[in-house]
Parts: sequence; C-alpha cells; structure tokens
Amino acid sequence: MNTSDTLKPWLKIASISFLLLAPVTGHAQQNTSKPNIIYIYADDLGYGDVSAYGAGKLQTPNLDRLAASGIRFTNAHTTSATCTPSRYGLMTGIYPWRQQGTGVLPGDAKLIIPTDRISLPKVFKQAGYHTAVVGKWHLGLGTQVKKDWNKDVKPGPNEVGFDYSFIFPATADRVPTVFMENHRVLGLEEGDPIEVDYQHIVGNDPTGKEHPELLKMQSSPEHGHNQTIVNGIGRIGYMSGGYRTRWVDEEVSTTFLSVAQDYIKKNKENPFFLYFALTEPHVPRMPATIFKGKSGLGYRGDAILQLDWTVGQIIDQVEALGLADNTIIIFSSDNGPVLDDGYQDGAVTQRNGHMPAGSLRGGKYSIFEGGTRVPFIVSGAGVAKGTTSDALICQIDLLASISNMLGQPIPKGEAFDSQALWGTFLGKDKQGRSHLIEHAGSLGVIKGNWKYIEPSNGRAYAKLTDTELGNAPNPQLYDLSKDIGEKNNVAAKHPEVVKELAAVLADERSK
Ligand code: NG6
Ligand code: CA
Repeated sequence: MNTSDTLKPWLKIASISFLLLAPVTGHAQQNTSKPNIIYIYADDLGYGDVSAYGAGKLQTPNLDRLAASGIRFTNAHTTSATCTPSRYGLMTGIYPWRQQGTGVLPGDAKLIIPTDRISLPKVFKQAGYHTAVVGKWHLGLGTQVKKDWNKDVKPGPNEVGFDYSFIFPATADRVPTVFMENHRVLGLEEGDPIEVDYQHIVGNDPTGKEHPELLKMQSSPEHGHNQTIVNGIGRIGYMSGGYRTRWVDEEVSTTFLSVAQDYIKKNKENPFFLYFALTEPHVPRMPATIFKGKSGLGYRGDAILQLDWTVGQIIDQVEALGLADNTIIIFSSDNGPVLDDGYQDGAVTQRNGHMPAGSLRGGKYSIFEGGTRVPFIVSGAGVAKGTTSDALICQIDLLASISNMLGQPIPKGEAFDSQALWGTFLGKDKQGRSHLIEHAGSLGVIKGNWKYIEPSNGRAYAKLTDTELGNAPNPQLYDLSKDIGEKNNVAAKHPEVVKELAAVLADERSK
C-alpha cells in the first residue's frame, strides 16, 4: 500500500502544501548539492604562523579547531609570492605570469580582471548562488588610473561577479584609506571630496617624509611608506579630502567581520559564496586595541591573534545559524610571510624565535617554498574530518573544481590553468596536480618530490625585507621529500630531472 494512502486527509493537505511551499520559500539550505562556501583569505600569513601547522610561538586555537574538524593541506599553494597576482589567479583560473600588469598594484590602478570572462564568483552566480566579497580587493577599480572617487567607481568587484561588495581598494598601506560598498566610497559627504594621486602630492595633508614626528608608528628606514599620513601612519600614495570617510586602522578588521556576518545572516536561506579577504597580518599592523600586546611577538603576532579570533567568530556563527551541515569553510593565505614589510611594529625586535614560514625557506616575494606554500584548511559539509592531505593543490584550482561540483561549464579557452580537483579539496581523493608552476618574478615547478627553479638574473636576497628571494643564475633542483628547506641544490646530480622539469615549464609557458 502506498504510504500516502494511510495519511489522514488533513495531513495529506499539509504534506502537499509543504511540497508546494518548499520550492517557493526556496529552502535551498536543505539542498546539499549547493553548499555555501566561505573562502577566508589571509594576507601574508605564513605556513608557520598557524599552530596547527606546528608554529612554535603563536597559538591559533580557532584555526586549529577548523583544521581538527576538516582537512589540513600540507602542499597547498598560491600561484605567486605576492598579493595581486595570487588573487588574479584565484579569480580567473589563469596563471598571472601569463598576463602583463598583474604585479602588486598601486591604490589607484584600474581593474585588471577581464569582465567578459568566467571568474570564480561567476561560476557560483551561474549556479544560482548569491555572491559577495568582503575585505581587501587589490585587483584595481575602474577603467583608468585617473578616476573620480566621489562618483560611482566601476567596473570593480560587482562586474567581476560579486552581487555585493564591501572592500577597501588595495592594501592597508596604500591610499585611498576608505571602504567601498559596491561602487561607492562609504560615508562620502558633499564638501569633503577625495583626491588620490600616486605621482604628485595633492592637498595639504602632511607626509611621513616631512613630518615623521606626527607618526604613531614609524616606517622602517629606507622603506618608503612616507607619503600621506592617515591615522598617524604614513602610507604609499597621496590623498586629500574624504576626512570623515577614512577608516580607523584599529576598526578595519571588526568592520569587515561585522559586514561578513550580516551577509551570512541575510543569506542563510539561499546558497551563497562569501569571499572574505582579511587584511591581517599585512602592514601596517595596527590591530584592535584589545589585541595589542597579546601575543608578546609585537603587532604582527597580535594581528594574527585577531585574525584567528575573526575566523572563530565565523565558525561560531555558521554553527549558531544551523548552517554547519551545508557550509564549507576554506581558509588560506595569499602569499608567504614577511616580518619587516616597512614599519617598525615589533615583528623583528619581538620575534622571540618565531618562524613565520615554519621550516620552509624564504617568504613573501620568494620563489622558495616560503613564498607560495601556505596554510590551507577545508572544513564543513561532506569534508573528511581531522585529516591531513599532502596532495599538490593550488588556489587557482578552486574555479574549475567548483564549476565541476556545480555542473557549470567553463567556456572554451578560459580558466585553462585551473584543474578540477573538488574530490581532493574534500579529502575524498588523495590525488592532486601532477605539477604546478610557482611564481615570484622568476618561475619554478613542483612535480612530485621535485622542485625546480629556473635560472634567473634576479637578486638572490632582498635586504629591506630580509628575504631570500631564491634567484640564482644556475638551475636549482631540490628534493622536497628530504629537503623541504631547499638547502641542497642537487641539479648537478640529476641533470635528467632538471631537463624534464625545464621542459614542463617551457611547455606551460608556450600555452
Ligand atoms: C610593497 C610594499 C609592502 C607591501 C607590498 C604589497 C614598500 C617598500 N613595500 O611594495 O609594504 O604593501 O608592496 O603586499 O612599499 S601584498 O601582500 O599586497 O602583495
Ligand atoms: Ca599579501
């Protein structure tokens, strides 16, 4: 007998009307084929900055909690050792070194992501998700450098595929030091217009160069960061006006958190993709006062504790809203770590033996593993729990992996560096990429246990940031299974491997 035949008539009506109502109310949260994705992207956080990755001197209990409830990847990478190119790869699925003009952008740069191609948020949109970016953008805005910040500034994140955006344009150390909601600078007032220029001084604001006595945090000698002063901090670039719109550094992180949480709450009934781009621990490190001094490692350590707390707030909210069964949180960083990136913030003087890149060599700006191998944690609906994966993956693979998961085709010839590895991201599959190109000016290749760095005339060492950049005029080859710290160049011993990996690189270049 059909079970519905046994139902009382009123129950039948109730169940029929429930069936009718279900699609109308769009209770998509029950649709596990469309999990919410929250991608939390730290700025300059190193492999050794997270205690789940064995950092000695910092405790990151919330990131550890995320790792314990999901997968901790040990061989996950950004495309590049700096911010803009890594984000370009993440958004487009194309290696940034294929495209001119994808290096670290000034704060007045024009948008560098093509708006007529597939992008990571567009994949979600096509599948019926609501999409948002909250946090650091750093991919340019508008069609040209010269632009009026007092009007709609576009194209930008909305045109790249985000239904909602709440960002700051570039980096925390670059003007304009304002938030933007969709196309507009937040809190703009008539009679207080903003002007931005990276070539010439605009307005009468003091600069760090002329008035170091006005700074609450000195920039490191010879580093720069000595143009317009905002909140007692010298910035890169000149800015005037917009005095009431300017952010307060100590409030930036909590502002982004509250916007992200509002967004999650508003979208809890429908599938959403939130790209939550944190600003920590990028310079200038000026965490909320409650975190100052908390780590004992200077403001860099304090900023990491603030970051960890922020991640905890998101995990808690997802649980409290009952979204845990249908949400995946992915956490990573846009490039490796740096201690002195231009301000005297205690990162070096209070280092206390902290190893921000763990046992990796180099850091931000470097072609060694410290530049591009980053923490990468996936946790949530359908994800293996409490495991570690050493599969070779890259953030660039999210685009094809999500397309595949959501059954969305990628137009021919687009996002072609992105590989569909969703099973690997979920821990169902141990297999990652066969090889990956790494980028920090010069290029390197990881294939299996081998790491090859092409010969380069670039500098071997950057004194200002105390970074081993990894450039050398001769080929370098490391066996990462024995030498994760890339200390022993075995190129001379294995010319056949050098030849093979150089050919892989040449082949990728020719695509
Ligand atoms: C450098 C800045 C550095 C940082 C970096 C970009 C100087 C001397 N250094 O030019 O402080 O802003 O650009 O970092 O100005 S990134 O994480 O956005 O790539
Ligand atoms: Ca960065």
